[in-house]
Amino acid sequence: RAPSLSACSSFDFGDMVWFPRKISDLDKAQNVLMYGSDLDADHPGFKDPVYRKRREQFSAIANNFKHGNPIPRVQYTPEEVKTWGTVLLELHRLYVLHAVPEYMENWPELVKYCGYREDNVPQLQDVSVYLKRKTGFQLRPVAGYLSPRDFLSGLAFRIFHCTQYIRHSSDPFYTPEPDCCHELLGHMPLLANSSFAQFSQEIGLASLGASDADIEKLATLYFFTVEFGLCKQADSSFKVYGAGLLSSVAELQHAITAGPKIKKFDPELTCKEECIITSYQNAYYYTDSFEEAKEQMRAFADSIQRPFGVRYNPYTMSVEVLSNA
Ligand code: HBI
Ligand code: FE
Repeated sequence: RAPSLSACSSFDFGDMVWFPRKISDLDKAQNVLMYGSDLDADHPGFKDPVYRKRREQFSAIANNFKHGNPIPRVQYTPEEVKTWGTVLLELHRLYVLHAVPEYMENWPELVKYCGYREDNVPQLQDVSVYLKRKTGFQLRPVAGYLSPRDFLSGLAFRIFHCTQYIRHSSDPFYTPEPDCCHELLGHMPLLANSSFAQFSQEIGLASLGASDADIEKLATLYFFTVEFGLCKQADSSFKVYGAGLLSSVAELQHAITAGPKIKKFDPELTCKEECIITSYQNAYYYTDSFEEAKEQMRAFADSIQRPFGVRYNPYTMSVEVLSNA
């Protein structure tokens, strides 16, 4: 049942763990680990019935979504728009000073084509159409934090899973989970960069059918590059490309002044670091360039042992599985 382009070996493809083979298979890879519409007691919106009701609407959009559908547009409330505007204004001030040039490059197009403005929360559908034309990436709405395996497998098909709800208004500068401020401000500008898009897809392809231990390593490397990575500039200062930093006023300022906590990225060592979700990281990792991060990550991904290879076919948007023997 698995198409193999070379002669089949002793490896039995039937032993392979399930993974999406075609882009519509992503409809079956949607394990949301937290929170969806089920908030924890320490979530800022836990005691707010209006917020919880609202989260159910966003969960319904994500749970009903099938590949190929347009992403439903959301009419954000004045309170939600205000939160977005507050975050955008404060972060944009920091981007000008601390974001890598590759990030800043696409900002004018996001303003022009996707409505990145203080008084408007961009619609995922508009961003998805823009990215598709620019780098082939598309968005898929998701109800919360997706399992690392499902999240990474989306990247293999140039699909980025994107939350559509916004953090609670009580603290615009804190969220214990990804929200649309994190996705739209942190991730989207770099997904419009073609070499970053390719880098993201390669991590995704490396994850398909990988062991749990290898998924954990890939997710950790993703975390310390795509989410928290820094780049050393010609003048020895650090600039930021990690989306987790680019969507957090406090941690962005913390990271660039973190001194000895900033270490050289080395996949073999970095993959053992602990990922901290609700507080600052113990360490941040830098490379001398964005390209260098990509090459090191690529070499590490190539070193992962799988008894089969995968090849993406962009014409059919499907993955071909190849015997490695
Ligand atoms: N889920 N919704 C969502 N957004 C992310 O940015 C995200 C995720 N799940 C996993 C993840 N990011 C990564 O940090 C890695 O674990 C792959
Ligand atoms: Fe993220």
